Amino acid sequence: MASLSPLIDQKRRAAEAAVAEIEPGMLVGLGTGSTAAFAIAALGRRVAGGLAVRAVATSLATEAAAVAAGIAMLDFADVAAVDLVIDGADEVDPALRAIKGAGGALLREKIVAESAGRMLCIIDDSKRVSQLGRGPLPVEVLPFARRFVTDRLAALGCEPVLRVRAGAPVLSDQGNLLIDCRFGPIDAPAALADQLAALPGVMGHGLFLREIDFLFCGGELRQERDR
Ligand code: ABF
Repeated sequence: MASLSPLIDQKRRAAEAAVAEIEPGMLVGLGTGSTAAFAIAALGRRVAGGLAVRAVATSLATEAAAVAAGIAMLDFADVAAVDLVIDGADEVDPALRAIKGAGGALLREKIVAESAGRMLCIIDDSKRVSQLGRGPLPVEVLPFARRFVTDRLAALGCEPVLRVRAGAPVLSDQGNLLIDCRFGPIDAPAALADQLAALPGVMGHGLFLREIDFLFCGGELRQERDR
């Protein structure tokens, strides 16, 4: 296992390489997590240097960090589309399919990713997997449906674990619950995504199967999706 500093350096360089793709006048989506934090800092430096861009955030935490970095922010509720989004991931397979959501922002991340002309995913090597399912698949659940959805997630073949912190359920920015579903290796991610989306009470899930267009790891563009 590489020591921590090379992976952190990979995150930083991936973020800076992605931010270098931003052009004047763009409307940019800003992701959530520690790798996205490097992108926010890098964009803040470019804005301080005169780059004229506006941005939308995928979480309240990202919104606060971007404002602090001096980036002009719009409310995504007033936005139909962004030029590009820069965001991290928890797992990325060779087909650029991803699991996201360890940061709890998966619902807004997916909405912004779907609105983006291009999604630039920024990772370190530890996120590369041969098959999705190494870690849990986060699912955002309406509190009203907690037990109903938990039972049905288990019936889909996972161990559903309510995300708690300091003894209390972790809530998304929307006030929903997060259930981390350990499926193990996921053989048919598209079919699973359809099953999750069909469950009433599931507000979002962390399978991002078609959103990523470009993958940056370290200071280089590692892979581009064949469209
Ligand atoms: C966010 O970035 C989340 O979807 C994902 O869980 C997280 C990865 O976090 P980090 O960049 O801190 O590894 O997009």
